[in-house]
Amino acid sequence: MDSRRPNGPNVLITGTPGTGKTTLGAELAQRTGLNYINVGDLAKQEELYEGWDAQYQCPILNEDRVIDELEDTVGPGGNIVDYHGCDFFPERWFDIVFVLRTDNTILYKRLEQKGYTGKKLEDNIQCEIFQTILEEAVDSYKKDIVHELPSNTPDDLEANLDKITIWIEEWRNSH
Ligand code: DAT
Repeated sequence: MDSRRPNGPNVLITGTPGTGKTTLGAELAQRTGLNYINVGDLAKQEELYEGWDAQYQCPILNEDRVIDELEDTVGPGGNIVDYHGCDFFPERWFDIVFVLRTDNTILYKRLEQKGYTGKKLEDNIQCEIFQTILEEAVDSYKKDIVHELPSNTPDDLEANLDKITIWIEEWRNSH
């Protein structure tokens, strides 16, 4: 057992909204027994905000409070963390980082279905086109722990579940 991570590895799943982080993360937690943390939902529940973004008409995340709130849970390992950003988490938290990627036309439909319109919809599509979250991940973590995963189809979802489940099993066997 890894004394630093008695509960297992910490996995970060990131990507533009709509790429499938929640779908993948929640199912992965079911399959592996790891603890699933949706940072957006946690922020809403605990009101971890600092003001209001007038442009996007949404509350602004208080990143320091998110870190304080999660430190005791994430420290000992065994978590799958889901968020559409990744540069404010402590680098030491994660053993592996997956960045989900979705083709524009597919992402556009998914975000429309979620009720996104106008500037919010366009900005999220731009975010995916410019690989913003992938670059953020590569800039924030060691390159060899960052992996890009296609997330367009149910087959992609299955392949990603298999791949990450195997990685977690191998981690458990070698620590
Ligand atoms: P996120 O948590 O990244 O915002 P989500 O998990 O809520 O995304 O997924 C957005 C929508 O896309 C939802 O209706 C489920 C669907 N979806 C997710 N992954 C998919 C995949 N690999 N193939 C087809 N649909 C997928």
